[in-house]
Amino acid sequence: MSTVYVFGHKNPDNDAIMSAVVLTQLLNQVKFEGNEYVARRLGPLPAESAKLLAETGTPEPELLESIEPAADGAEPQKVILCDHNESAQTVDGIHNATVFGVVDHHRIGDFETAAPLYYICLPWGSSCTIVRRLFDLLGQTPTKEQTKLLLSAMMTDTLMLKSPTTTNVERELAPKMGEELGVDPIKFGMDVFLSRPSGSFTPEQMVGNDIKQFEVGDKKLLIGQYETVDKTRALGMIPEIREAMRAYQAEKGADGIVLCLTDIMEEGSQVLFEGETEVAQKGLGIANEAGGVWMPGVLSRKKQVAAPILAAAE
Ligand SMILES: [Mn+2]
Repeated sequence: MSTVYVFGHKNPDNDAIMSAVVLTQLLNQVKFEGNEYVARRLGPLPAESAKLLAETGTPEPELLESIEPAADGAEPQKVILCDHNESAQTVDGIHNATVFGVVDHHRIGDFETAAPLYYICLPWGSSCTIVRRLFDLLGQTPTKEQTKLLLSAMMTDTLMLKSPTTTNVERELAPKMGEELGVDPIKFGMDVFLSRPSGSFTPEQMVGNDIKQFEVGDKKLLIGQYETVDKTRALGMIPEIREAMRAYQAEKGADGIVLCLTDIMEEGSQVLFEGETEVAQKGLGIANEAGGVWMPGVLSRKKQVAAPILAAAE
């Protein structure tokens, strides 16, 4: 029997936390391959995740700083990556681990292993959608608590089914899961969203809370997203936000940084650039303007921001 750590990406969002937490419960429930699964997180717990875990009586996953090399004669630490696969987004020391599995809904970046593994990647709206389907695959019925945690992340990751990353799988599952819980899934998702203390977010939090690093050509590019129900406050803080972007980029040693201030009610993003971002500007078809550029309809970093930027680098 091995202990397997299960965790989502760095700067975790609600999907990264909930997919790891509920997948861990599922795998322990069925004693999958006789291992013991332990949920971990690679960064601070988002406020909405902390609230949902408390409401359902679910223990918070502990922080995992890094994976150390195995002691002489010992097996490397086994891990399951949730909601990511790229090395720049995973735990420090990942090369010291054996990747036992991946449950993800992103592009495959620089992922490589020495041995076969469980690799489940589906282009659905959230990793929690995949975890929900894994219950069916393993002949299990999720508890109400598990359904609540999974549905919360299906809603936050798809911005209440409005993001273009939403698929028919979420459109079909979400109403059924809402019915099981006795809630309207859209309203439930909105309540989860509003439990974020966004009215008090600092520029540093707007930049760093949800940010991912990508290799774009030979450059390191950071792409952050701050989701809000009202962008007015953020738009009044642009100089401070730009300063926080420059500081974050310098701290991470990246070449450039892009930040999307996404207004989920107005359904679009105000996009800011700092550092070397020529490829990013080309990919998005916009220039670097002092106050940022409003891109109507842009809600998904993955599909509408990262993908065109990566394509422009080829
Ligand atoms: Mn996700």
